[in-house]
Amino acid sequence: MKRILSLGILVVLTSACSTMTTQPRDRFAEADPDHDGTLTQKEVATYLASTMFDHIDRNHDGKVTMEEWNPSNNAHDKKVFLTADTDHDGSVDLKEAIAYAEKSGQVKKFMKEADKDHDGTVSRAEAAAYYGSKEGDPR
Ligand SMILES: [Ca+2]
Ligand SMILES: [Ca+2]
Ligand SMILES: [Ca+2]
Repeated sequence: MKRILSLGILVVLTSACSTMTTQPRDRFAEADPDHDGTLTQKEVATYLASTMFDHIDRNHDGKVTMEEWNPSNNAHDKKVFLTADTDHDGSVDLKEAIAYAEKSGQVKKFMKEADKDHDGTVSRAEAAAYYGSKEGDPR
């Protein structure tokens, strides 16, 4: 899950940099469904979880099973899966994934480090600056 979240963070961050290029897909806007120009922790978590689902939920039934989540049967991933499956029905749905992502250290860390003016949300400029500080010029 940690690996997946990292991937998600990267997607969010790439979205920030796409605003500075001519890429037609505006991922920041995709992560910001209410279009207020800022990302809340919930919006970041929702976007990460949705992105994760696109990658992992191979049969697109809206649920991720242990096999889809953890094909290599890794002990750490198994623990994460069991933690995320809060209703213990053997699969993680999008709601559970969002709740898990919202509590995850990755999302909290992103919010803490990217939210420079500490208003509790990450603006487009803050996301772009964060991406720049981590990865340098994307080109
Ligand atoms: Ca928003
Ligand atoms: Ca479940
Ligand atoms: Ca902010």
